[in-house]
Amino acid sequence: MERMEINNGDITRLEVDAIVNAANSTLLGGGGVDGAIHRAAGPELLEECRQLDGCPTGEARLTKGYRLPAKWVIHAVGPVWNGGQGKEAEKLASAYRSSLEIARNHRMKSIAFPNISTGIYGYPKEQAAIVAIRTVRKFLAENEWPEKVIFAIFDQENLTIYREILEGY
Ligand code: AR6
Repeated sequence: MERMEINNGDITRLEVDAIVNAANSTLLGGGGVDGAIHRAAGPELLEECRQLDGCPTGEARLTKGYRLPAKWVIHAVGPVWNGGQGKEAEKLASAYRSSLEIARNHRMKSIAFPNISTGIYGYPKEQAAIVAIRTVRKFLAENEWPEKVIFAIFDQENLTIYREILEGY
C-alpha cells in the first residue's frame, strides 16, 4: 500500500483522523489555511486553542476537530523563511515530525498536511516539499502509525512540485 498520497481538494473537507493546521506560535488563528480551518471548525476550536498557551516553532499541539469532518486538528508551527540562515529546514522537518508523533501516539490511521510555511511564511515551495516528503518518508519507514499521510495541496505550483517528486511526472 502506498502510504503517501496527494489530494488537491480543500483540507477542511477531508474525512481523515486528523488534519494539520499551519498555525503560528500563538495558536490563536490567522489567515491562510489557519483561517479556513477555524472558520470550518467553528468557535469552539479557538476556545480550546486559548487553553494551550501557544506552541514553539517546530512543535505541534492537538485539539479536537469540532465541526470538521476530521476528528482532530494537529496545530503545527512552521518557520518563517528568513533566507535559509535561521535553521528553517530543521524547524520545518521538526514541525512535520512532531505532528506525525502525535498521530502515531494516538494510533491515528490517516493524517492530512497542508504545505506548511509555503504561504504567508514565504518558504520556497520546492525546498519545503523536499523537506516535507523526506521527513514523512523516513517517519513512515520507522513507524506503523499513521497508516496514511495525505498532502493536501491548495496551489498549482505545489501540486506540480509534489507530482514531480512523488509520481515522477
Ligand atoms: N485552504 C487550504 N490551503 C490553503 C488555504 C486554504 N484556505 N490558504 C492557503 N493554503 P499558509 P504558512 C495553503 O499561508 O505559510 C497564518 O496566518 C497555501 O497555499 O496558510 O505556514 C498562520 O496563522 C500553502 O500551501 O501558512 C500563520 O501566521 C499552505 O496552505 C501563518 O499564516 C500554507 O500557507 C503561517 O504561514
